[in-house]
Amino acid sequence: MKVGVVFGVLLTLLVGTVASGASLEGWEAFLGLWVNMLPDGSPTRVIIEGSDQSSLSFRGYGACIPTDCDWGSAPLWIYGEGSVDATEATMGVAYWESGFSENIVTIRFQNPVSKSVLIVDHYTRFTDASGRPSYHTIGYLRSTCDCDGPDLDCKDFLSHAEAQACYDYCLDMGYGDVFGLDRDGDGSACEALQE
Ligand SMILES: [Ca+2]
Repeated sequence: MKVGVVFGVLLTLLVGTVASGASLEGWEAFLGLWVNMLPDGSPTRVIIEGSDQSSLSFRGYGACIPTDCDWGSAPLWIYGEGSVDATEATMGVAYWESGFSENIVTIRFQNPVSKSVLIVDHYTRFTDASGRPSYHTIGYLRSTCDCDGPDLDCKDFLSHAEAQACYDYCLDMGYGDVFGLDRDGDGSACEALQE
């Protein structure tokens, strides 16, 4: 019995090591808040978190009224390009199921050098009895919101939605209204950008 337990632990350790894989460089560039550059684009925003490559999470939001739909958090797997010899993280894939659909998301940088725009492909397949056809969306998201980074003003954002996303994100991260985007303290950031 004891031997069996020890063997089981060793097997778990071995499989765990193999499953985590070698680390690819540059995965940190995916981290943070990404906001769609189009007001009616999907997803409206994405939050990618994690302290190492094997424990990253993808959280997307869809356009819903009155507030965005939270798709929940899903594991994000990072890939290199071309072969097992790849050293740089260039892509990520997330998969989750909702009560009525299966979802696959792939992320990659529009420009692998500047890494300033994240392309998010989202594939939805309905698993309920609605008969709705499967569909795909593509979103172009940018990251302007580093709560710990250089100061930002309302003019640095493309829209009220982007400023609000940054304000909410830094609040959630425990930084508060670090950029002073809500001077009047009513919870709405950069009202002047509102359409
Ligand atoms: Ca305000």
